Amino acid sequence: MQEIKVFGVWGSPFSRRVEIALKMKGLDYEFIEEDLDNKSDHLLMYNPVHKKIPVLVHNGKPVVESSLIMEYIDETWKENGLPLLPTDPYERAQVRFWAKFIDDKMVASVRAALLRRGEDSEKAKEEMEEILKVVESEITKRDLFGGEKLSFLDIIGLFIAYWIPIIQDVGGNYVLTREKFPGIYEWADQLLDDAFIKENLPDKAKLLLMLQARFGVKV
Ligand SMILES: N[C@@H](CCC(=O)N[C@@H](CS)C(=O)NCC(=O)O)C(=O)O
Repeated sequence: MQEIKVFGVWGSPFSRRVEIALKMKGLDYEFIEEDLDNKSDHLLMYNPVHKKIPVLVHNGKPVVESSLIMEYIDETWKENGLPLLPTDPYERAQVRFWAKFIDDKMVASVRAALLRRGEDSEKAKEEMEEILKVVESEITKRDLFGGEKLSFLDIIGLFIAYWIPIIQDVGGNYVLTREKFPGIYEWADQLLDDAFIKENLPDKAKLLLMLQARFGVKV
């Protein structure tokens, strides 16, 4: 009998990626909610390098970093449901490239651009806009995002589709707008309309309150 645990936080886009991947594979798991202001000994033991959630613990062995956890889930439970990553090695490499781009560039730019004020924030907003232009051009091609079935990058991209608009409301800074990025919004609208995705996203009002409290910015 296998044991699957997820150490996470209900409102985290990274925790949700792992939960969504496990559910797509039809797997049961135990979710352990962490308090990031008072991290548990388990979290520090399982992720001693970054000390971050999410951590997947499979039969006592930890795996960290949400996109790597998704790949682990896909490889470990190959027989369960559809593959999350394409089977073709070239396509897999493309998917990994964009997942890394979103995590390294997009996620990193958001805090500086959306949750700060002043000159630095203006520069960060310009940088975020440039990164979004790259994403817009890739998403519009519809090869890797927004296909018939939910893709690996759709799940990674939920950060853009769902979290960024809410973070914009938290900070009162708007970079990702429908006018400037119609392709991203078209993809996001379709993705967020998916019944399975809707069921697995945190409540918007609750998330907004949590982010306001965490980042100390009032709307
Ligand atoms: N690249 C990581 C990011 C995970 C991450 O940023 N987790 C945040 C919560 S959303 C965290 O644990 N922060 C705690 C800290 O930085 O001390 C992933 O994809 O898993």
